[in-house]
Amino acid sequence: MSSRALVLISGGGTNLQSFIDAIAAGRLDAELVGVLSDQPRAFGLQRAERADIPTTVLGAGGYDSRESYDRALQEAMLQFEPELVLLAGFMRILGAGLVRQFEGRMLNVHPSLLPAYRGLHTHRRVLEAGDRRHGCSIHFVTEELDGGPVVAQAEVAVADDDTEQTLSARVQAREHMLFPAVAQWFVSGRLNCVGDKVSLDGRILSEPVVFPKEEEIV
Ligand code: NHR
Ligand code: GAR
Repeated sequence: MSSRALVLISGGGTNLQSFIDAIAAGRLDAELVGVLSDQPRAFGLQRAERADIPTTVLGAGGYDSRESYDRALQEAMLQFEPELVLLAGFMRILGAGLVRQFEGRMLNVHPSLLPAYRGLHTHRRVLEAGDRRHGCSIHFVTEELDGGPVVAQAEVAVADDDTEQTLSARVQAREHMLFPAVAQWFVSGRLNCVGDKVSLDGRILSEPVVFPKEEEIV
């Protein structure tokens, strides 16, 4: 029995595509039961439709408060009865009640080596700081923005002539390998999260699993 996974997006959906491709290739034993976007024009919605995945759009426009949007979003998510929720470029901050509902079964991909560079515009900030390494992190979602326990990271080397565009493209290529791999750890029962404790293969992770610069992710 494959696990029911729900993907939340706001944009292009290249991470969503990496799940679709990993499932087709037999690398991810999950069923994508739905794709939910807060942006009606997100290109990821077309990727979902092409793959015959049901979509829901829930724009924040009609709601008079963050709380009422959050309640509606939580309701919409529950309709899919997901066992796992994947935030794949979802750009809205989720409230405490929603996060608690999916505690221990919601993962996010963040474009930095956390705890460095929480929040937005990570590639620009890495370049401005002159860092030589950068990458992406997969973490369990908690109420604290980009502050939940980190499961795994993949590094990239920053080149002298990198721009935000070239750097983000290389980080995204790593995301597309790492996120389906971590999702597979979860659905196969290898990865667990209780409170702020993450375990992999029965051992508590004291540090994230790190895939060094350009090393292959298996
Ligand atoms: N929600 C919670 N509670 N915890 C996390 O760790 C979350 C989250 C929601 C999204 C993704 C995150 C990222 O990977 C994520 C993690 C959006 C913002 C943001 O500032 C920050 C981080 C992330 C996603 N959003 C603005 C907001 O007010 C709006 C941005 C915009 O739409 O332009 O929602 O980095
Ligand atoms: C990804 O690179 C992800 O790391 C980033 O947005 C991109 C979404 O791309 N997430 C954030 O910046 C969250 N604040 P995609 O829609 O093509 O998967």
